Amino acid sequence: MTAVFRSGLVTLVGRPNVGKSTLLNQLLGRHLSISSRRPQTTRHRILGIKTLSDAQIVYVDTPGLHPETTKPLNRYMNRVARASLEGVDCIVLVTSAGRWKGEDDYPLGLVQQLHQPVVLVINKIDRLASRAELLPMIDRLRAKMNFAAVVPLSAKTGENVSELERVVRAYLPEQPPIYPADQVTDRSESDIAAEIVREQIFRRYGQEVPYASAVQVEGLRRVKGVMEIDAVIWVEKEGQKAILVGKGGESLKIVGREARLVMQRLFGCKVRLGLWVKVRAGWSASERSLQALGYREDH
Ligand SMILES: Nc1nc2c(ncn2[C@@H]2O[C@H](COP(=O)(O)OP(=O)(O)OP(=O)(O)O)[C@@H](O)[C@H]2O)c(=O)[nH]1
Ligand SMILES: [Mg+2]
Repeated sequence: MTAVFRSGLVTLVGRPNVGKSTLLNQLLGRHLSISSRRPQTTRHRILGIKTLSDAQIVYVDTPGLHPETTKPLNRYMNRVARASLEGVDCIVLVTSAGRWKGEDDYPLGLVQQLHQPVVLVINKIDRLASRAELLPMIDRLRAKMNFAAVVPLSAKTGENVSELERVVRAYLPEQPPIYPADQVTDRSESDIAAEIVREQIFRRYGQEVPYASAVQVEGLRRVKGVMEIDAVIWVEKEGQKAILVGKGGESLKIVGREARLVMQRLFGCKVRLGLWVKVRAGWSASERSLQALGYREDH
């Protein structure tokens, strides 16, 4: 008898900062989706395709869901996350070990209205002082909804992540793979390069700079085995540009160097990265500017 092959979509949702992108990367075994200790790092839907001998699991990382705000960028992020729940085979609701927060109620409320199986992931168990805390925590969370399964894990260390893969596989329909076996994502190299620059900004700057920054790759070509990338970092105010660039361009140089090293590892070739910082007042508050900067629903 030949083993059945299953394939389908599994969306990771949850409030900001619970570790969805870290989990996607751990599931795939590569750095595909950017992460940082700041909430609202992910702004796009990121597809990560995992092809096994008996299944193809298409994971979808999403922006952290938060109660509706008036800011167009935040509304866009919520729309992307909500749309990523439509028509998928299984939903993974991610929360963080410790206290269930008020902000967890919003994504929970959304998935409760859907008909797909919902698997609850309790992430960051490496932070627990004692594993004895886990059982009462699981009991408390089980009472919130009829979850298909509850999986405690650590996206950071990888502990129990294979159990999640095993659980979600069972909810996929029997069908051939959706994508070619060697495809890892639907994002272009330009999209990935832009995200890697944004990751450095989220990791290196405080206060409003990360939230006022958008990155657009204007050119990407391979010349004699070297990938040449030119990108613009858009900010909203001159003051933010001054902070981003730093004294004598020092800060921007570090961002560029670190981003280039990550890109070289990921793309497997030498990278030359040119970065420019430009000001576009209020881009995150204007639907037109958002679209122009690539924040489109089909993206
Ligand atoms: N200790 C610990 N930290 C983790 C774990 N998973 C993620 N983190 C950290 O939690 C922070 C947020 O992780 P992300 O993966 O960016 O979280 P996210 O849910 O994708 O966040 P948004 O994209 O903003 O919604 C980062 O500092 C991660 O390093 C974990 O299992 N253990
Ligand atoms: Mg994320």
